[in-house]
Formats: sequence, structure tokens, C-alpha cells
Amino acid sequence: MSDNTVSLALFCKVVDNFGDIGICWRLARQLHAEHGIDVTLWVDDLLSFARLCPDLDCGAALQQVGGVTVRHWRGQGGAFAPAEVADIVIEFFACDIPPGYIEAMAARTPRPVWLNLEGLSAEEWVEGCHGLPSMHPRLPLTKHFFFPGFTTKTGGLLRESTLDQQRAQFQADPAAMAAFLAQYGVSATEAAATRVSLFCYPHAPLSALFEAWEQGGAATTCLVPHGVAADAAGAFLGAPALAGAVRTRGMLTLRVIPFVAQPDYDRLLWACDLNLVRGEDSFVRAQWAGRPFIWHIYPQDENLHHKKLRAFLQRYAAPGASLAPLSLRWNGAADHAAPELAGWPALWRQFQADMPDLARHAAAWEQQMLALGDLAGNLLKFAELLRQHKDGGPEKNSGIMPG
Ligand code: TRH
Repeated sequence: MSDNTVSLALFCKVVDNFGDIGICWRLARQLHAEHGIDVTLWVDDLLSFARLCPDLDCGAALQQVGGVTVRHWRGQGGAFAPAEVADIVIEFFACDIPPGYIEAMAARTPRPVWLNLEGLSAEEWVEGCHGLPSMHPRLPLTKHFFFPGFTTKTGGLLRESTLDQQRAQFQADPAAMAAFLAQYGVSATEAAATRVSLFCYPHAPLSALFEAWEQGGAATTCLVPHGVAADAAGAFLGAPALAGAVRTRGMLTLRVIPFVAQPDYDRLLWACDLNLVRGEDSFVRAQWAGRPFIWHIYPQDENLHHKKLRAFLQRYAAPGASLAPLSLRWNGAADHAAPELAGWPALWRQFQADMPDLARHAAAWEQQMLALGDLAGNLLKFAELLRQHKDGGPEKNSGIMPG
């Protein structure tokens, strides 16, 4: 962008859960570590953030973590000087940047590049909206929409440049994997079973899946982080689902592990044969684990998420007959004529049979996604293009953002 270090402000409002901050924290770290950007992450909920990043000081208004400046975003008030505005300003998921900051953006010379980083979807309309501009109704500012996605006409997916190497090293080292699992109490016998990590929303049909695993033909060890599916896990355990709790029934051992720091969550995915993931960030990380995964999608009104799920399943085009029906069942999106809980044991048997093919497909899909470049790099290229086009960038369309 210039000879000097580029500065970037990333605004994150935690709507619920961990995905908002999970994605922003990952992006912030990568922009700093791989591109030397001076990143300030504005985040309104430090407690949620600390679950993924135990190094965080929840009482600090301003702190440095992993090379990133973290600023507790306490509200919409405050006046800002143009000099306080970063070269690139990103709002995550259309969170409202403080009005005083926007005024300062308009007063700054040169004006910053302003992006709205959107949520991930495999639907086709994303390609048409990626990169669209939206002019401010009053100020001389244009915001551009940046969409993650699965095709070259989108911004791609978040992925660190050294991830492949780290994962390959870990997965090639059985002792490291065993030690990683052992720290959570996983015994050698448990580790020798089919290992599954479980991250889903509470409405998932867990009792049916647990029953299928219990009655399955091979031993399954399910590792569930503390706080995830706590009611269903507690019902299976017959006790509160606290970290360390474990119970074996039939062929299933369910073990509650701590909610781990974000880099360890990757290792957990890499150490398992199958990953049940949810939302956006864990869903993407499972795609980088090179192992079969099943997605529990974030629920939306009017079952909009079912359309998104189908769009992904179609794009993913998994081999075998089980991933799509199992995923639809898991998300309550199966044919209404089919009773929700029927057929789980058969579906699971079929899925197990498909797992080798699904693992090969996971590796091929990963290569396909790698060809898109990574989201952080794509975002910076887009920002540079916008900076070069002083009148708002290479606009495909024009639109007016709401006042
Ligand atoms: O927490 P989520 O359900 O987040 C969701 C989605 O992002 C959704 O799209 C969004 O609209 C909603 O939030 C507001 O699932 P997600 O996206 O997988 O984020 C979870 C994060 O938590 C991810 O960064 C991985 C991390 N994680 C850990 O660090 N340790 C753990 O033990 C676990 C289970 C997760």
C-alpha cells in the first residue's frame, strides 16, 4: 500500500457463540503474522474471546496479544481524529462502526479502504455480491462487500500459510497425537477406537446418534468440549458434563474434554477420524483437517440454513451414499416424510463404510480450495485494488448503504 506499515482496524461484535470472534481473531493474527499489517482488533466481548485465547486479559481496555492490538469496544460513543483511522477498516458481518469513527474516516486523507466482511455461504448469489460497493448516503465514503466462499469469484477461505506443514507434522507423529489426547485423559484404548470430535448446537439429534454409536459394530470414542451439547452429554453420562467426565455404554465412550484454545482445536480436529463441526470457523477448520466431517449449520429463520446446507453439499459432491442424507438428518432438513430419528444405525453403518472414500475426497477438496488463494491474502489484494482506484474502486455495481 505504501512504504510504511499498513494499518488495519477490524471491528467485531460478538452476536452469539464463538464464530464472530473466532473468525476475526484468526484473520487479525494472520494479517499481522504473514503480511506485517499493524492490526487493531476492536471487540465488544472479551469474555467470549478469552475462551479461545486464554492469554487475553479480560479487564484490559487495550492490550497486545500475539502482535495484535486488542481494543475493548465499549460502545458507539466517542470522537476520533482522522489520524486515528487505519488505512483499511473492516467491519465484520455488518456490525455498526461507531459514528464518530466513520466521520473521522471521511475526514482522513487519503480515505481508508472500507470493507464489510460477510458470512460464508456456498450459494451462487454470493459470487454476484462479492466486491459490490455501497456508497454512504451523506459522507464521501464507499464500503465494499467482501464474501468468503468456495469459488474463484469469492474471497476464498481463511487459511494460514504454515497450516499444511503443521498438520502434516502432527498427523505423521503418533506419539505427539497420543500425548495431545492423553492430556485430556484419553486412554490408549479410547484412542484406538474411531475418534470423533463433537461440536454442534444443542438442538442436534444427539440421543439418536449416541444410540447408533452404542449399537455400532466398532468402538467409537467421542470427545466433546465442555459446554457443547451439555444436556445431551449429561444425559448420556448420567452426570453433569464437566471436563474429565467419561462413560462407556455399548460401543460408545463419551468423554468431556476442556474447551480448548483455538490452536488446540485444530489439533483436536487433526487427531480425530471424524469431526462434527458447526457454524463457520470450525466448519472451515474441519476442511483443513483432511478428514471426513459433518456440519451442523447455524440455524436461521424460515429454515434458510437448509438451503445453505444443500448448496454446500451440492458443491462438496461427496462420494458414497451417506454424507448428504446423514447431514440433512443431522440438521433436521431431511424429507418430512421420513421420521427424524429413524434409520440412524443404518445411516451410521453406511457412513462408516464410506469413510475411506470421504477421507480421500476431503484431501482432494482441500487442494481444490487451495487454488482459490487464502482469504487474508485475497482481501489485501482487493484492498490494494480499491486504493489504486481513488473513486471507489473497480465497481461492478452501485448501491446505497442504509443511512
Ligand atoms: O460458535 P459458533 O457456533 O459460531 C457461530 C457461527 O460462526 C455463525 O455462523 C455465526 O453467525 C454465529 O456464531 C454468530 O461456531 P464456529 O463458527 O465454528 O466458531 C467456533 C469457534 O470456537 C472456532 O473459532 C473454533 C473455536 N473453538 C475453540 O477454540 N475451542 C473449542 O474447544 C471449540 C469447541 C471451538
